[in-house]
Amino acid sequence: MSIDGSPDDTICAIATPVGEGGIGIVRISGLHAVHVAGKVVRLRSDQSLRTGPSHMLHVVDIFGPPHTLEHTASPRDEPFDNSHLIDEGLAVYMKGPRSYTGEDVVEIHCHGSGIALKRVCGACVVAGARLAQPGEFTKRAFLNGRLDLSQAEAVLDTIKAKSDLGLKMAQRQLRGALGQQVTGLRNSLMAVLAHVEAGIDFSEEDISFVGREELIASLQGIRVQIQRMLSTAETGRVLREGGRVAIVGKPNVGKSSLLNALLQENRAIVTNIPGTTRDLIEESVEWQGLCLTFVDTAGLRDTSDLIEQEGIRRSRMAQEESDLVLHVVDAAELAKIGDIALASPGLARHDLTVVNKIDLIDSSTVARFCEALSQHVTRKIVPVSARTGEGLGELKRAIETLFLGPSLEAGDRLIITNLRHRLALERAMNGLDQALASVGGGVQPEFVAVDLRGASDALGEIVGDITSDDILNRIFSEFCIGK
Ligand SMILES: Nc1nc2c(ncn2[C@@H]2O[C@H](COP(=O)(O)OP(=O)(O)OP(=O)(O)O)[C@@H](O)[C@H]2O)c(=O)[nH]1
Ligand SMILES: [Mg+2]
Repeated sequence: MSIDGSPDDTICAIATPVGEGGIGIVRISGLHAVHVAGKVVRLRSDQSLRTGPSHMLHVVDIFGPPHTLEHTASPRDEPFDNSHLIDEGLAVYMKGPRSYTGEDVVEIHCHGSGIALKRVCGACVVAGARLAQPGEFTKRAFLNGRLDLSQAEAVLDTIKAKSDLGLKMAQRQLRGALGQQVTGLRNSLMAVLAHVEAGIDFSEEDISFVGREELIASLQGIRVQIQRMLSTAETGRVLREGGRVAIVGKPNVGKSSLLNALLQENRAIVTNIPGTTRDLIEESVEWQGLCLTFVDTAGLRDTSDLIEQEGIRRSRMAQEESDLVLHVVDAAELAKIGDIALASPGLARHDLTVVNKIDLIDSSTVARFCEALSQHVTRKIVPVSARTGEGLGELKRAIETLFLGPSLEAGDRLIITNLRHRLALERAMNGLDQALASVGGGVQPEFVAVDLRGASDALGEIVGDITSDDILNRIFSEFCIGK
């Protein structure tokens, strides 16, 4: 068997994480998987893996070569001898194509000892398998049509999911939701392309009016759907990378108190001296699967204090680098309408005004102030008390809604979480826009066809219908060995 990574090789790898565990699994896939495993395991039932039922666990003894032989290059043909017992365990044969890779697969389960697992894997190599490259099992599953490329990527997202929500998104994609939608769009696009190529005549001299109008309508319909998918990409980015939330406002309005209240810990120093916070204070939390980093900042005011000046400079920088800015104002100060000047729109994508210290004034006054404030700012206003906790639940929900949209939990939304998919959708969109412009401008069908083909290819890249070795290698190299 070759060692150059040929797809015809039978491959093996430890599929469970390094370290001690209850059980560990060595996975073998390829034409000779049963042959290789047959040399390493002996079924207690005296059956053989090949003739026994597929997809069934068997109790086995696991044998290997003596240590010195472990890395010999020449494969052995007989089973390993009984004197070199490695462990006892279970083995399962999953006959292709009903297996993860679509090939014959055998899994050997032994105790989760690093040494035992290395010896079992080494025994498989001596028996004729090659060590798998990272992601090679999943790559084979893709190449054998068991998964489309977006599903293969969802396998990685599932393994790497850091939150319930991340896992949920990955599972939706793994079940093929994205692939189906993209393939549907691509099919519609190909149907239009077929018409164009068949020579719909929409030239200036001989306008086939219905043909052209219909063409535009179909393309617009596809465009709307791509646009809808792209509109979720920003949420997807936040799910992937997390969001940054800067807390800004005048000194002493309670920014650090708010940070502490949101984190439920005493992270930042709070005093009644204005100008307490000088540096940026960052802390991350996870809410409903959303990873948020809150940044408490120095209060904004004119000052001759050099340290405070630097703090204020950093505060402005933090504002610019954030996805959401919480503009905190002091409820008691709201009577002085001058505060509203501070509440001018920031550069962040999202803004919220937080009216803090509402415990200091009665609720009807709070309502009146908020009403007055709403005349001056368009963004949402949330009254809270960092001291008593009142309103913090509403603030939390407002933040979540800004990042995730209201219906994420409804479970029916498909979110574009992968940057590669987003870029491909953007390319498809550009192709469509160009095609639409050409159709509108009466350009010859040949040119329209080129743009449509470009758009269709971009969609094809998402599911892997159109792909290069480069893209595949980049995707699968991110996987761990054994997956
Ligand atoms: N009554 C009341 N007092 C609060 C509330 N939030 C903060 N304070 C008080 O307001 C004062 C200032 O709070 P900080 O959290 O340090 O304010 P800050 O905005 O971080 O101030 P600087 O760091 O100086 O810009 C402290 O004495 C807090 O105890 C609140 O909701 N209600
Ligand atoms: Mg502070």
